[in-house]
Amino acid sequence: IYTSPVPSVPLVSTSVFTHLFASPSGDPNTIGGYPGSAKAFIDAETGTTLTRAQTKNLALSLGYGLRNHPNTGARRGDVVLVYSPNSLSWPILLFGAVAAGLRCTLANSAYNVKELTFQYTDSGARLVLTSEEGLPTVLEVFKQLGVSKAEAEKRIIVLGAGLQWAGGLAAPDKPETAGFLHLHDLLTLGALEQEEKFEGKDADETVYICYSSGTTGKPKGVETTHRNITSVLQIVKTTFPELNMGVDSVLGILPFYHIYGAVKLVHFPWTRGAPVVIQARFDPEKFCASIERYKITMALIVPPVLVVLARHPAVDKYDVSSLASLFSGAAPLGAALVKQVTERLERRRKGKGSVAILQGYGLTETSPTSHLLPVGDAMRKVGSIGILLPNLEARLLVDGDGNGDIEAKEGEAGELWLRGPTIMKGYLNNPTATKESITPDGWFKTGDIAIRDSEGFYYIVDRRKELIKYKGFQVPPAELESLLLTHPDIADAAVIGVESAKEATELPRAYVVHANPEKVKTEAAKITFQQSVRKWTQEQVARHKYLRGGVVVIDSIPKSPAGKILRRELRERAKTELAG
Ligand code: 4UV
Repeated sequence: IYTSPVPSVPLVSTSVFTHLFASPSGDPNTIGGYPGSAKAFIDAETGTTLTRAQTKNLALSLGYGLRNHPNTGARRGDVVLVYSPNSLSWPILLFGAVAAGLRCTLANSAYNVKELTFQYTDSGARLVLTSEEGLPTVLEVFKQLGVSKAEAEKRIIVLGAGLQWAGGLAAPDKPETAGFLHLHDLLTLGALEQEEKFEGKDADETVYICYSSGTTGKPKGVETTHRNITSVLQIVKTTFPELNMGVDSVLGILPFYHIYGAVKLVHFPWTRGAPVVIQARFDPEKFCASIERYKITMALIVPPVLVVLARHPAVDKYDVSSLASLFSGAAPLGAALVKQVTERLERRRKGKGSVAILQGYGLTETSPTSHLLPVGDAMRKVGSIGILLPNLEARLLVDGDGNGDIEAKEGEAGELWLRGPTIMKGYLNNPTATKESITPDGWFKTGDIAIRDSEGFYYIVDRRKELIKYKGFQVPPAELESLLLTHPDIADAAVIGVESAKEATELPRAYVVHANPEKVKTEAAKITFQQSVRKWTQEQVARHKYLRGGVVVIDSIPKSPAGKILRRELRERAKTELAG
């Protein structure tokens, strides 16, 4: 059993809200040790700013509104679903819901009606907080579930885009959102005197429910507790003083509905007093423009962003010299790419030294961070996810036996297992899946294959689980496979990920068996069919699940005697096909 080279840090048992907003000095203008007037969140487009005190007060107001508005009347433990791209509303709605003692489930803002319906019903959500652009999809979800218009109006809260109400103004009445509650309506009723408390063992109650497919199957609700979040915040804050965010400003482009964005952008910078500049999605031009405008010193990214930074002309067009560190995670990062971007940005730094390109690793199930690369090791250990964080234990189990009782030797690859206070409570309403992923003595099986070097640095070298990652987003093959099986001309299907070095990501690729092989005898017929399957899929899934890696007609799907898809065989086959 491996432990961290860093000594364990003391942990607290409180709600996430109490942890973030505590004022040890007793001065109401000081929040978490930082002045309440300090900037906390900034909208990149408009420059609208929330101070720390405003964020806290608005959250307590929203908490009051959620509990006391006659339409909502939420109670401790109720689930609210958030369906919105990044915006200034996010910190208020997350902290407000937490102050009211609610649980939040975060949905991908690109989800279509079917995908959103699944998460809404599976999570048992009572209320939906949606962006204006998401409203038609939410209404369609309710319609298909047979919820009346009058009832839907009670369950929906529309988030305005520009946060006009931060300045005391009501959101403008738009015909398309008229009749629905707006965030503003819930902010003007009063304010909670204090937040809902989660002390002691109550800290093990769930606060966030993000979705992950885990090692196999369809997406499952991950029950992240107050203790999980307060632990990860305290561990990272205490262990990495060199991530000196007190003087940093952070660019927030990662989606807040993914655990990586939610924790590392909405929660973590707060604990360091660092302002976060919020941008709805990654765009090379806007990314560089924001670095110049807000003198950004740190940005959290996924590997495909580095591909853009290595080549895009916007990097030369704007003054990006303030950028001191880039933090990559959620998918494998190649050393060559790191070197390329480091060199390019070093030239743009005008003698201010090089940019540290760091890596972190984690999973939705580990709240999420378990490994980080210290700044001082950025160049020495390129490609490493870093060291194990304190308060966590790790094991590496040799792949293959399924019992997981053969430990890997030093330098040998094995499946990474983790144990500690940041491991999720379990999968929501799914004790079977929870049991399969967490052993009785608390070890969580990541499904990733890792190597640990003699100095305690870890490298992710492969993935044992079937999960595909497109630009950091989860693409569960089981979901695409069961969709493909509903196609009238498809008899069997398997989906795997193939590497795109050009885009630094995996791409989902489908192998399909035609129900009537006679119809795809010729090359031309095959191509037409493959294209039609690709198009058909696009009409039914969110963008990140498109079959960008192609569709291939095959005689039969390779399977084990037990009927399990032999994905490794398909991956080998794809390598040959794509090399040819
Ligand atoms: O559940 P999930 O979608 O969660 C994430 C979380 C990512 C991070 C990354 C860095 C952080 O500092 C942090 O706090 C959170 O992506 O997907 C989990 C799977 O993504 C792959 C791996 O297969 C996980 O099981 N993955 C995540 N980070 C890395 C990675 C990485 N650095 N290198 C390779 N694979």
